[in-house]
Amino acid sequence: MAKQRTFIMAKPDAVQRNLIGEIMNRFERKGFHLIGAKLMNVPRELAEEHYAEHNAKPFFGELVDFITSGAVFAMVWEGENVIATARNMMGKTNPAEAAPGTIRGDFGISMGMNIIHGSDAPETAEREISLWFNQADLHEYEKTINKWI
Ligand code: FUP
Repeated sequence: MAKQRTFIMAKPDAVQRNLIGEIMNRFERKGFHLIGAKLMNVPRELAEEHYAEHNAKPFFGELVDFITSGAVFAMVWEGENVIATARNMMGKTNPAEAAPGTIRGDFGISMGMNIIHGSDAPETAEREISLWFNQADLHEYEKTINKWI
């Protein structure tokens, strides 16, 4: 399995409940590398573009309202099979169904406030990373390590 990159976002509920460190700690301990991160308010257009696949769903308005309601912490993580592994670590979309030990299972409150977003496939990851980050803000981790060690 080749090294992958995925887009992960701590949603406003995670930021407001001081769970950024908890989330990052889980990915770091699992062996993934953080290659980009920013705390930011989300413009409405960006939230709508990010969730474009849901734009005809009844919950779309509430979803965009929630994502734009406070700062999010946007991240790009890199590692072996990181896309599917991160999804497993997050747990099911509905926190009530997410297994204990998963991020949503441990911290999520409701379908709307479910703490975290993670890309669900390689094509989605590529689309979301380029939507949220400039290439210049993503770090070449291994090159940096090789340079210093
Ligand atoms: P996920 O990939 O697990 O984030 O889930 P989806 O892409 O299916 O949904 C994106 C977000 O829409 C979820 F995080 C929460 C919200 N949502 C609802 O509020 N109601 C629904 O019925 C489905 C999703």
